[in-house]
Amino acid sequence: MGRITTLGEFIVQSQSNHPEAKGELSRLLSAIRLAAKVVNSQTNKAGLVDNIMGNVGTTNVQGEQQKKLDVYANDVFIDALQARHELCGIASEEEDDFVAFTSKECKNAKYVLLMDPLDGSSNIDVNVSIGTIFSIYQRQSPVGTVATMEDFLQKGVEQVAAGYVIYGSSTMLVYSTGNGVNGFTFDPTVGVFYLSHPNMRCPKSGKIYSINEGNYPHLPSGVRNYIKHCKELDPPTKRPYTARYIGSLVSDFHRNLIKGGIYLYPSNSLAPNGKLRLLYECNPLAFLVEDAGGKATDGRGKRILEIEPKELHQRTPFFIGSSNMVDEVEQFLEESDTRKAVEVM
Ligand code: P6P
Repeated sequence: MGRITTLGEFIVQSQSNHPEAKGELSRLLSAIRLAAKVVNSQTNKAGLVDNIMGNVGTTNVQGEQQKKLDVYANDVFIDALQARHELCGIASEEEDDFVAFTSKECKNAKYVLLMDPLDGSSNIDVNVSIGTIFSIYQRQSPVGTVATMEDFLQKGVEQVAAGYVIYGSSTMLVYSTGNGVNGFTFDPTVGVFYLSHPNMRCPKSGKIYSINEGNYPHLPSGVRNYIKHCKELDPPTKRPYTARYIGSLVSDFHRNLIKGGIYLYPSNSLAPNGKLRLLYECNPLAFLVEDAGGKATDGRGKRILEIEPKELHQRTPFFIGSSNMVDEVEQFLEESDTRKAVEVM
């Protein structure tokens, strides 16, 4: 086997491409690597260690049952990241408000991080893959002070880095600092992430559509028409599309990033703004997919990365994946809006 690059080597090499860099972002990414290994060690034995399975008995700000592994992953990432003194604060799906790190070292830090520490955690107890999603910004408040909300309410285009960890058939860390998306696969025998997916590109088109069709009666008519289109046999002998929906955003996103496809979580009559969170689910994945040549919008032509955040846990409709497929579903939505507009005239 030819020599392959470790994540640690890759981080150092990437930093050397930026002579002005002082290593803060590198140390931050290394802390994420450490936390991912720790969380991975627990997810891989969730079925064996009963203090990891099941619910904590509390709910998060989303009103969702907090799984023991949700809270565990949240604490592991916060502890690992705070210890490196490169963040002045963290926002998390599992925390009602942002967490400001008030030590002198952390108040002097330049970055903030937003995360969903364990997305898809309802799948833990049934052994389906789950993931961590993270997003990194430069702080807006003065260095040396305590982090403020303005540090976290930034548009996705301002991200300096974003990525995810997928705890699946193998554990991978995929991230970008804006110059290409690279995937690293964890080798548990030596405890090292190796560069396995250099310069990941999202195919312009694909055959996979990922949506919870259980919401069909509540979906906008344009989305319903798109789903019908995906099922049309054209020509009759050929099946144009394949439905794949794992119910774990990181897993559905990762597969579509590699194979081509689209993930849709539209607004619907049950969830007027959709379900997914702008700041720590949609923005980081939108940053990655655009850097890989894909697209991410709100279904109405607005780039996810351009949405101006108003609150920490705000939701947004989410259409992400192969650019031609995102364009196609937006066409269905536009045609449906036009028809509705004509009907009311
Ligand atoms: P639904 C998991 O709760 C999650 O946030 C994503 O990982 C997943 O894609 C979506 O929600 C599933 O939501 O409504 O289809 O069960």
